[in-house]
Amino acid sequence: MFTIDKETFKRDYLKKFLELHGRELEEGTDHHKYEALGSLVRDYVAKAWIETNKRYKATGEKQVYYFSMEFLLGRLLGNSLLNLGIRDICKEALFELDIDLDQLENFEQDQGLGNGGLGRLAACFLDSMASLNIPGNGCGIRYKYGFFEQKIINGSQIEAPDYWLREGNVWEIKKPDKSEIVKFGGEVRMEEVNGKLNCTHINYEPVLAVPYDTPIVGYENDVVNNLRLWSAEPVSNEFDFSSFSRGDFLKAIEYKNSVEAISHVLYPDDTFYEGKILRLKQQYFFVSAGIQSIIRNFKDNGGDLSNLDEKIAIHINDTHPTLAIPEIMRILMDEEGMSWEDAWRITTNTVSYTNHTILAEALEKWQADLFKKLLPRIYMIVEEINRRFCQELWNKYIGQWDKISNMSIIGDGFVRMAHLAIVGSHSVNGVAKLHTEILKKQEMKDFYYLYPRKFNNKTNGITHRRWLIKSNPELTKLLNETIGTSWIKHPTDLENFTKFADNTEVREELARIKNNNKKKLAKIIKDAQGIAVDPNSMFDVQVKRIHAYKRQSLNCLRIMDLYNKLVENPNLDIVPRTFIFAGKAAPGYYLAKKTIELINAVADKVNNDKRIKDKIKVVYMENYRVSLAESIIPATDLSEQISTTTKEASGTSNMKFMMNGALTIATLDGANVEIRDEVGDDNIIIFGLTEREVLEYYQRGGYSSWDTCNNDPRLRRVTQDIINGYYSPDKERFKTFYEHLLTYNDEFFVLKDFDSYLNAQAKADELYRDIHKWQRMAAINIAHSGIFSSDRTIQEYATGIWGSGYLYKNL
Ligand code: 26Q
Repeated sequence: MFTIDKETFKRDYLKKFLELHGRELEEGTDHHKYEALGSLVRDYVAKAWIETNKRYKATGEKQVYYFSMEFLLGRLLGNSLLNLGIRDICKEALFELDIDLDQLENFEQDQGLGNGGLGRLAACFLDSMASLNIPGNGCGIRYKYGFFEQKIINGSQIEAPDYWLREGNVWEIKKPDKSEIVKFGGEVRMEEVNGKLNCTHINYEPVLAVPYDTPIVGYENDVVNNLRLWSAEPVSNEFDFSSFSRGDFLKAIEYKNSVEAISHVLYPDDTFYEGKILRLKQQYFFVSAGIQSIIRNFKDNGGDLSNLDEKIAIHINDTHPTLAIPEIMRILMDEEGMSWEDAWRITTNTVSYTNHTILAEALEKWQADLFKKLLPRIYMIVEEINRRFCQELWNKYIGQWDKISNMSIIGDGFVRMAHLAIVGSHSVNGVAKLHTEILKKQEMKDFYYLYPRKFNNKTNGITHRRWLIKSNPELTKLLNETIGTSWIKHPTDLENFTKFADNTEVREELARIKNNNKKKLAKIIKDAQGIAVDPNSMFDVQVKRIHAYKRQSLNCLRIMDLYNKLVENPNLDIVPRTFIFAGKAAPGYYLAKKTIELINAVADKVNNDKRIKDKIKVVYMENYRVSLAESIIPATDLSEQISTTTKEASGTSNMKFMMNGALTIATLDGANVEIRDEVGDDNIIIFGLTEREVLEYYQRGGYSSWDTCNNDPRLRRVTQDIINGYYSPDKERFKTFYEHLLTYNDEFFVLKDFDSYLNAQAKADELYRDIHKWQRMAAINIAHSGIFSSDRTIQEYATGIWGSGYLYKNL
């Protein structure tokens, strides 16, 4: 294992600083200091990185490639130090150089190449694969601009570009010699040579895919895996590209711009699919580059392509990388001369697919004519996959034309990516029990009947190294002192903490730690927005993407109701609360942006109303991102997981909160169900419609939000307050928001769940008044959070889907 002593580290650091900046430490800025440290850590990692690669080559172990449009890594310095096992030594050594490591870590820009849950999950998985010694590689896009930076100006979201590379990126290494060429457009020429059909792609536009590699350090195990992100560049002038040779300058510039557009920016929509051709280009770009490099590398190492599926597993994170399926087919057939049947067997055995959503509006489908024009050869292959698939259906479902046309991969002029992903892979999984069940019995029912054995559940997880050890050092210390350190390698050992739930001293210590974390967050809030919040109030937190189904609106309405009650009776005996929101809205999502505005309008009014004596405060924190989450989550008392039942596939912040000792108020949606199963009904606050009720309303109707509202004076009042100028002089400002609830019958049952939610909140109040009761519940939540480590999830993927890793080999 990597070790270093303090003195050597200091020497290395000072040397590095001088080399990099050409000046002495005293003359450097904090950013200089951060850069020198990052760069030194990367040097330390480099050796193990190379060794890991050599070892994988020597053992010929099965390699996993996790393909994802998004990797939301956040900051790397602190976690790399932690995983290397040298964070404490570094901290001491730097302290002696008058440098505060924690502060230095704040100078690292988040690597924000993802929208939210799906992207962060990919990042947690990389951490777990490395820590479990699984040969796992990430493959994605090196966007020049990550997820936009959010500013809240006059209560509204304003988007600014996230130019995260401005000050360089010490973690990545560009590998131009490992570039690949990706081909767009053009035509396919078919020729028969010696009785075999040959395909040649001509007149295409070539794009150079250049890889940048980032080391992923495993936890104290000398493993360093690789994340490879591809950047699009024009191919050099030497390439036979006729417009260049004619000296057509403008064409050349146009070409350059269109190429660079491919890896220019991350699309900021997470649940709304938009059929933008550039997005399809992005997908094929990184998928083709990734698959080509995997196969090239495999052959270079003497691999035999006929058993590719025994040596390589390719996982696709949602349907975004589905083109991996026809791309592998293309290479195996057109370039390696394999038969369709062999290529198909190998491809489907290699690829596996995770679904992350059942929202119909998020299902990817591409207009077939655009698809064909952009990717002519790939389209031919998809057509042939579909022809054979429909043949299979015809034989099985004789005369059931509707069913067949519903299941078809190409239909109504569109290529349906989820259908392609299911047909072309050997495993389809959902991300929580309920979600997988809904896929099987509703959304993907026909496919489930056809291929029952492909479907399986893999409940999401989070890396406890970032989300507990790194972000909550005091809680980590308490755990180590009470139950020892075995939980770090075996997170389910956290269960041993159960017996301390009744220990008064431990409960008080838990309360003290929470209070400390809250003080730190209070300072961040004060510094950022000048609002003073009381660390002794309950921190009631909802942080996630803003979406109607996640129901920030429900949270907001009950705050409005509570505010009304306090105005009416300033002496009302309630637990003082600080309501914290954070999250970004997709730039084109009007209702979500209005929700942000409404919350801010409510915050403005509530925070400035002297009558209510600071009993409640509302804070909207700007620019939610991984590093901010690391400050918010350990400081949370109450975790809001209040989506409309059936809509949230899993959720992952719910797991992060419980691991940090927050109690959860939740609907039985997504992984909240598993959390409830783990901690028991007594240690979570559940409310709202059940799955069955929601599905019934959707199928049979029978819900009138208008009636629900009229029958509840509290609701009548708060909904009127949205449009009567109470929160904004402009009565039109929140009209759409109001209409969504009342004119369009409240698609997400906000008003329907209001009463039950308020009762649940009253229960939370009651529990919070008894600090021992509350901390006992917090302790039980922590004790049962181990199963939500992504180490468990990754072990399940490795043994159940990929057939890789140590555990698999020792089965
Ligand atoms: C698709 C096509 C065009 C443009 C954008 C997209 C797109 C991009 C991102 C569609 C979806 C996403 C992201 C989805 C996502 O984050 N889903 C979340 O995944 C988490 C991890 O499994 C779950 O915990 C959440 O419940 C789920 O909402």
